Amino acid sequence: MSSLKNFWLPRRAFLQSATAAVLGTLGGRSLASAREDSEPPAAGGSSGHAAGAPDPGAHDMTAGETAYLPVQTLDVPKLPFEVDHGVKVFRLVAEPLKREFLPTKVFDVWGYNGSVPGPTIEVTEGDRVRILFENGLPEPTTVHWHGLEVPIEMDGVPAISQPEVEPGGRFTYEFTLHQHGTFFYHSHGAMQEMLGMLGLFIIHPREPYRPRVDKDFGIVLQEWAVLPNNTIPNTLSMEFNWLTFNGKAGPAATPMLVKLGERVRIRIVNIGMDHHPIHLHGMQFYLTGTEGGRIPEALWYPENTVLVGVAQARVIEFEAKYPGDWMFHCHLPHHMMNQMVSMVGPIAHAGHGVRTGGGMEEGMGMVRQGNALSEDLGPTFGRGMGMAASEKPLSNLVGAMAQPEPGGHGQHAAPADRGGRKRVPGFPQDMFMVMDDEVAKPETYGLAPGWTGAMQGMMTVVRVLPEDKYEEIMRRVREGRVEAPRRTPAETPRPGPGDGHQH
Ligand SMILES: [Cu+2]
Repeated sequence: MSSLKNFWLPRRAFLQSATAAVLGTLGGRSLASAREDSEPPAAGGSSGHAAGAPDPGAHDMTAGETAYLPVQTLDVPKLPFEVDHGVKVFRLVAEPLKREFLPTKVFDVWGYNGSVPGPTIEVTEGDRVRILFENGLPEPTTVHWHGLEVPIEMDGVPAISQPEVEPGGRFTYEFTLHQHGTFFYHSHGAMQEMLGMLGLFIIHPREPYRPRVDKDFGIVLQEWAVLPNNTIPNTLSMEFNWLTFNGKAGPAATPMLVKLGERVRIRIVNIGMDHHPIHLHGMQFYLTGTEGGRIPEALWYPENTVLVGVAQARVIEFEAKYPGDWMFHCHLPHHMMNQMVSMVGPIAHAGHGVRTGGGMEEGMGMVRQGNALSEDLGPTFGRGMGMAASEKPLSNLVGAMAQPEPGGHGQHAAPADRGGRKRVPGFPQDMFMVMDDEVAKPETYGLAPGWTGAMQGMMTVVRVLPEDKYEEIMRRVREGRVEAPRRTPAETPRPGPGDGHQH
């Protein structure tokens, strides 16, 4: 995979990218000074950083480059480019790959250049771009430039506007960008989209938007249907149990770091099956852009939840007025969960695995016999209650596993504990799984112990930090430092991958 990822990347472009990354990390300029009028990396941004550190673009400008504050697409790299006679040349490879949504949860997905979502293309209004595309998939594909006004030959719809790109085949897309805003690219195959094939395409305006922002983030929303013990998303399913920001499920998504008083922009795009009401705690924001570009300021309106519909982009801006680690998340309850499986009905897991009365294939929609909406099979899709299923419903752990708690607390105990809380219909519901150490990275330094328990699915935090704390964390980000495990000697280490740290 990694060989395919870079095999035809010219050495010069690679070196430029590496240099930009080093300069971005070690440059003398304060990260805080990177405003919207600062300059882009010479090679189109660093190629990302394993720890998901911000990409401040803190280095000197190449003469003639248009100025912009680079967007930070945390956990997703930028797509590097080189300039050929004034044309920005990108190399984009569609390929199967593995993505770790959460520590130990690695899935087989399809994306571009080793990443899901695909690497971010970041350019400027007026640029001419050439995208040298190669298909590393085992089936045909094309690339559509969502929302871009390009010649029909460049629209990336198989048969309609171009021949399909066969496995191993190539196609050159080239066009001039006369728009600016938050766009994206994706396969025009519906099922390929649902296997992960999209990426951000950010076009900065020639003149920075006003008021200028100090931080600019980009987030791709995706949903996936993967049963336990499976690694391949079922693109047919309508029921999703993994929800990701930039290919990471909470709490693995890298927090957004902001200094108190800064102005922040967040661009959110969605091209899945569901809509996502994205909510920010603590501070109101204004809707300042859509997939059609910038909204005139007179039409901005305040919100604290923005609905990002399918095939839409929503851009919000706010003043980071209040210090704190503020939740930023989809508010659909099922989208605030990880690896959700039914707790009621034939699919229930009373310690017996996943599905009774059906196999994994039926469980995720590959029905070989019978009707997908029948009483037998419907509950596996979240349809119906399975009242007449061929095996008796195994409701939440009530019944076989329900035993009085040893050493019960008597009449002063909380009602849920009287006679064993496992006898309470509906129990259990919410679970609080703490995995602070497993997802620790410099950006998580100083978060409240146990913070990860409150964080699943499409959830992350905007950390609005006082200057001293901000500078300390940014220093850790630059140094790639991970805080020491927080557990006390008395604590039992939780099972996790290796030492539980990402480097
Ligand atoms: Cu959602």
